[in-house]
Amino acid sequence: MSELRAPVTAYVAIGANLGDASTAVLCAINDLDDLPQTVLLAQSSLYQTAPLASSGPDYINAVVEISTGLNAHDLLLALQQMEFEAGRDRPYPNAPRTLDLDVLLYGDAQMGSASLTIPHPRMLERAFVLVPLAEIAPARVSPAQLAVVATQAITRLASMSGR
Ligand code: PH2
Ligand code: MG
Ligand code: MG
Repeated sequence: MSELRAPVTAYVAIGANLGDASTAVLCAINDLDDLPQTVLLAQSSLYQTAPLASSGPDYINAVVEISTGLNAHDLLLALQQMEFEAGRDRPYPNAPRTLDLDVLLYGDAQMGSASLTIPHPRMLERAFVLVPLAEIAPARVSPAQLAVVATQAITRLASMSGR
């Protein structure tokens, strides 16, 4: 049985570019709220983004803020299970995918192992991560960091709240 831990605020990046990508991202947001010991605190708008070092159709991307009692490794396992259930295939690195779920930040943790590095090692190179993260957690992204990725194509789609 897993131990009970104080909840940690974590940020998860969501991406999809195969099949009905918008539906896959919205379902993933719902499913994250249903994970054990986990609640959804905030969700960004959906964004349409050009594949970066990847191929296939445009991606739909979003970032969510969760509060979770899962440790970082168990959170990763839960995300991988969700990817598997969404039909994720991994034929080669950065292949187009039905669903990708990446832990960006886990509290203020800094950790590195073969399976999980936090903060996500490539997050600062990616507008599809930084722009939605800045939408829901502006204190976690600086204007200088946003400026670095400003040339990457990203289009905000209608937000859930209609704003
Ligand atoms: N994910 C990648 C590689 N490239 N490009 C976009 N636009 N969106 C992604 O989610 C994405 C990507 C690897 O995870
Ligand atoms: Mg990824
Ligand atoms: Mg991934």
